[in-house]
Amino acid sequence: MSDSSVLRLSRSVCVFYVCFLVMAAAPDSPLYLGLDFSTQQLKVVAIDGNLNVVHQDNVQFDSELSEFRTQGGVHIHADRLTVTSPVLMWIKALDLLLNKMKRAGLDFSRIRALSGSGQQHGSVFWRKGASQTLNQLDPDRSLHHLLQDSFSVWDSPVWMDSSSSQQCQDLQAAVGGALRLAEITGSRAYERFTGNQISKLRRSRAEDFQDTERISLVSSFAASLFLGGYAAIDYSDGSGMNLLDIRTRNWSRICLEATAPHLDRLLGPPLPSMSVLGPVSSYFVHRYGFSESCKVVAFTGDNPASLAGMRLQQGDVAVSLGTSDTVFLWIQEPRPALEGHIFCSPVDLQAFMALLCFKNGSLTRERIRNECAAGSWEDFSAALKDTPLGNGGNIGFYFDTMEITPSAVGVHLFDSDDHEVSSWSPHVEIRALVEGQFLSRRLHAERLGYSILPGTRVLATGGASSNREILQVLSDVFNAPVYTIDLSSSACLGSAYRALHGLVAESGVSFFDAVKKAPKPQLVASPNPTAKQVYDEMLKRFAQLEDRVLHKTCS
Ligand code: XUL
Repeated sequence: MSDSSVLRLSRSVCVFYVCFLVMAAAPDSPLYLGLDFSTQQLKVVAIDGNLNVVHQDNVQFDSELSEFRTQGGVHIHADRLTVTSPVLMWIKALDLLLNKMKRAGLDFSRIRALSGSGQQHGSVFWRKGASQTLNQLDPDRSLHHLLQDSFSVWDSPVWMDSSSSQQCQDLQAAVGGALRLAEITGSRAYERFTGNQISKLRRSRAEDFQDTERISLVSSFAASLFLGGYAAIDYSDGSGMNLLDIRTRNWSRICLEATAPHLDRLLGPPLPSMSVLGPVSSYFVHRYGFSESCKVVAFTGDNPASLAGMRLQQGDVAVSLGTSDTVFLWIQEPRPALEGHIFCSPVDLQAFMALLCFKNGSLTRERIRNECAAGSWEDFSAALKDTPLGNGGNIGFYFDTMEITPSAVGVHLFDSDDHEVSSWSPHVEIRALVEGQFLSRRLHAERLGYSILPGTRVLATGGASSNREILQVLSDVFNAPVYTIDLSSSACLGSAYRALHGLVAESGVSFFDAVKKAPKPQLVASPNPTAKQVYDEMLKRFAQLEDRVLHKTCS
């Protein structure tokens, strides 16, 4: 080869190499970070401007921070009702996660905005003077060293806590009953809701309470770390406290007064979920190389963040089919009830979301599969295919364990004349279980203000969402097309989407316009033409029979 061809070749290799570097590193292309402080782990995902996931990582609390001796990320106390997590464990997890990301070569300077989510309802009590510490974090030291004296309560109450029954009763009595409380705050009093936890702590640990200068939710606590100052509680996660008036989107005076004196000072004013709270603190700029202009967008609860991750829109309903089944709804006109929760929407200032939890989900489906289909999902599916819509009028309620929605227990089977029966053929039983579960999801969703309109989509997620025949029944009962969506890290992904949206929200760009490049859900089932007639009628009978079951269970 001549010298000139060697020169030409090496020049082209050079040009190719430079192009490759530019393409691979894309040094200026922006990234958006989403974090999720959930019960058992801290997760992170980074997306690029095209909404592709470019990085993900996590820290498992039990195994990677074993010095805190948690099980499933929590400590269950001797009374079995009190459940807490060490606040320093969450902080140490963040130190660990950021170091892992640094080692993996993530270029923090590309991150334009970050947001996050936290398990809902949990509370963090900052000690007097903590704000000053947060404000001047020394980048040469880890966060958990710097903040070790910053909390008046080390063991934060979390959503699994159910030790505040007395405070729930007191709050409901103070505002004029459970329904009145639900009308104001979107939920009747629940033990895990933050206001009742604050009320309990004020009485049981008066000195620690006196020593507190700020109370955060897990979400706003995590945002405070990034901000180097106290972050506001956002409207959506704030709705899980039994303290926020979900219509005025401000703290409810009557609820505050019934909970603790001067509580508004300890909570700070709530803010819209899409608010930019400020730039990241200089600690992150110097220690990890974040850009000084990287913005912190308000953090929110894990369920609201999941709604964002699913990009649930007006008219949609998301049904997650897991150990317990959950239903999320986009609600325009809320009708708070004694069951379920209404939260302000995390992505739209005019809207609301409803959350319903059903305890008897997958485990009951597996029990009936084992008993009626010899453990085979194929045979279970075949039974659904072989039986008619409406199951010849047979209706079943399967509450193997005490159900949350509605609060009833036991198995109750009714024939087409509403007579109670003791058993059915295996095929009838399989359809009765699946129809009964979905009729219940629809009935309770409608009671919270949901209605099936043209264009309604059902987004199905979770383990059972891979079974087409189950999804066909879901589609028929809701008389709407069913789409599936992978939700393995929906809260984290939703947080990254929210970070991106936060940057443009003030200029009027809607969440859905900001995330329109995200992957589309897949259509998997469309309703049978006869479904509407069959299930609209069946739902009325189902509601009456459920009342009968409730009376039977309660008496
Ligand atoms: C919702 C709730 C849980 C937690 C779990 O009300 O208590 O889903 O948010 O992280």
